[in-house]
Amino acid sequence: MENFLASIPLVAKIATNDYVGFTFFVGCMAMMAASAFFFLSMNSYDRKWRTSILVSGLITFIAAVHYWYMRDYWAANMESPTFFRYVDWVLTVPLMCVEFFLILKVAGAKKSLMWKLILASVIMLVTGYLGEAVYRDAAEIWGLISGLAYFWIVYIIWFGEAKKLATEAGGAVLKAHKTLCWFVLVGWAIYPIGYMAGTPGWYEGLFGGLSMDVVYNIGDAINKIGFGLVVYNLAVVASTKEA
Ligand SMILES: *C/C=C(C)/C=C/C=C(C)/C=C/C1=C(C)CCCC1(C)C
Repeated sequence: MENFLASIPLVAKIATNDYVGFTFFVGCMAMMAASAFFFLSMNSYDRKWRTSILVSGLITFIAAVHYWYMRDYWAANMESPTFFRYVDWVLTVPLMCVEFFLILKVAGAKKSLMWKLILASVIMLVTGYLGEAVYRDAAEIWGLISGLAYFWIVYIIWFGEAKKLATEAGGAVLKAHKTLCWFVLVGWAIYPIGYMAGTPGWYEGLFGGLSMDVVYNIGDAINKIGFGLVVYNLAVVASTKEA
């Protein structure tokens, strides 16, 4: 019996100065809380917004599960959980692109817009992963390609097809679209900073001492929960106006 108890692994200790581990813990709880909020709010607005809020909840829920693993991985190995990080992103970032499509459907958004945004986001993430995990010596090249795909997304939503549709829709949809555009331009720009802080390249030392994981964790909390709240707000505002 004693031997058996001794064989059960303890929960890894978190040092008081392990601020990276701390942000993994808080990030995990924040994603769980946000998911509960989005899922439980499903009956407070018009039916037609349900899919949008469902997607908001799925984004934070998928992140919560990945943060559960990343928190553990960090505590056990004290190294970046790059694999889990990118699996999380490759599932949640395309879903954020789907959010744009869903709110613009009222103005007649076509599936092709959704697929274009998804394609750009997958290119951005796969090339980012190659630079961060596989070909680290060429991290600056892969980061650059990833950045181009990022600007493709920025272009489509700020000036291209998506912008045109949002303007046609007007009102609360246009307002929400604009806020989401700012999230992508400013909130998503947090990630390349984390990438540069954590990979070798000409930019080495520029962000001296900054932890890549802390930057990514802060970015995720702002973007995933913030994005969801913008869509939630749109659903509430649009439903009360029509009632
Ligand atoms: C919830 C997760 C989100 C919104 C993740 C977004 C990630 C990015 C916008 C990452 C972008 C990158 C670049 C633009 C260049 C360097 C490599 C990346 C993948 C960090």
